[in-house]
Amino acid sequence: MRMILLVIGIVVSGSRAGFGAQHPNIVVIYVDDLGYGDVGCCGATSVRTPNIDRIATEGCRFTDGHSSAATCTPSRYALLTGEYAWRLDGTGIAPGDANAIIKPGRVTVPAILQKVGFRSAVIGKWHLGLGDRPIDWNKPISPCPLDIGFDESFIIPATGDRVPCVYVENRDVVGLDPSDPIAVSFRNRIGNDPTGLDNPELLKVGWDHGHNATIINGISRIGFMSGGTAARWVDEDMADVITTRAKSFIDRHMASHSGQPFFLYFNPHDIHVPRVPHPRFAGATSMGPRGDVIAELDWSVGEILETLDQHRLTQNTIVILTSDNGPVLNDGYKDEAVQKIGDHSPAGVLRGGKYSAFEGGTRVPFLVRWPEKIAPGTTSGALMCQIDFLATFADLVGLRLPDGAGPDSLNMLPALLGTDRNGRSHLVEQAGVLSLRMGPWKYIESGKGPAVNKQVNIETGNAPEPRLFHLEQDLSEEHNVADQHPEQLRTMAELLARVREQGTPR
Ligand code: NG6
Ligand code: CA
Repeated sequence: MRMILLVIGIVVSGSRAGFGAQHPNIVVIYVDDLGYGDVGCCGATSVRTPNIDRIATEGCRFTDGHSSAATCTPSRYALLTGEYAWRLDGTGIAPGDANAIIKPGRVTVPAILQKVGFRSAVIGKWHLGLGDRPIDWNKPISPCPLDIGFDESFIIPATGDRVPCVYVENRDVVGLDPSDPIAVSFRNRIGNDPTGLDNPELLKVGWDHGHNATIINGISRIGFMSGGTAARWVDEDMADVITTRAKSFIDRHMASHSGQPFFLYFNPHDIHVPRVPHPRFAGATSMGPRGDVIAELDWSVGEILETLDQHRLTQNTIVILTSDNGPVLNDGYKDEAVQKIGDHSPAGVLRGGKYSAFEGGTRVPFLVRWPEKIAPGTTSGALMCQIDFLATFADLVGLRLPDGAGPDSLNMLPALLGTDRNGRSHLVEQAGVLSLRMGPWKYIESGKGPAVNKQVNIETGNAPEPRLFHLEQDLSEEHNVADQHPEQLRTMAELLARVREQGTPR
């Protein structure tokens, strides 16, 4: 009830607001596991990313832009709700049969944009749960993204490496044959499909850790699945399928709703595991599949940009490209990511990567293009985070968020437009432990658990004592200066405790 009141309580204010006003379209391209150093405009040379780089050339590249967390589900939760995920239990990496984490009635990015006349679509990876009881994949699924502000939804329910390996369009599995119903289990083996554990000889990509359950399309997954044979996706075609859907959303919008703005939340599967590019990208780089799916991702981005060009939407569309967490090489499949990396640095000069409290965990490519308002070819060192999209877009369209909505989301419109060069005064980064950014300082709270995640070979950032780094002098977080700056350490510990207990001061 409280949430419903919150939605109704959204106040439209200011002259820019209102149904049909000339708001810009918004396209958020939310890449999976793309590291700070994985794209050309951030320093990569082993893979060419001309389309991604075009966003930077025609807009602004933020050098200190962040996801909220070092894994997917909490980052995606924060992006849509404007709330740090660590405030809510059940927001860790979601299993493939998780129930909807964001409940209907919640104030979300698409919900506020819908209020002022946007049409919105989510296409690609979801990973925020579905339904409110054990999911029956053979019946309409509710709640789903349509219940939290999206007008259209075409999703990979969880991840490419988790069952069920089917697309869900709005409430239904795409292409399901009712006589071959789907069952899913993350506990017990079900059905007669072979598994990666028992039948490794059937695999086209071997598993390294986890990922040894049901084999779908020659790749074993996390979890067991039976049935739905006709509906199962083909990994090699995934980029084509979802990119085509995203383009068709724009095409159909322009054919039938051109007077309205749109919000496209486009979530490529690339470059998450399993990394299985379409044959036309296989061998595109010297880095094996991980490099090749970056090339494939760049193609997808190019298709979206070209569609905007074709409809003459480029000038008045905000395009944001960013990633849900930092990079990982071996994330559970034997896909030669480690062996073929060469001199490529997936996290650039940053320490750590996916799962890590070091900057490599959350500092990701963060590119924003809006030719009408943002000077081309610029860079900004402002401290930015995806959690601020809610409050920022609300201001953009002239909405005042109701009290309690997006509790950690701050209006960063001036920073986005380049008039403010500082961005956030502080930011909490989530890995196994929390870190706090403030000015040039980075504080990492103490944490139990191993210093290195051995499976993926990434430093977690866990240490028995809290640590302090001066990023302006030491971007790679090599020198812990906690002993030299005890007062700074205390200040930051106190601020982190305050944000934890009292919320983000607006
Ligand atoms: C981990 C998986 C990893 C990946 C990750 C989620 C194992 C051993 N590892 O549990 O492969 O799926 O979850 O990635 O199963 S994320 O980008 O969606 O957060
Ligand atoms: Ca991810």
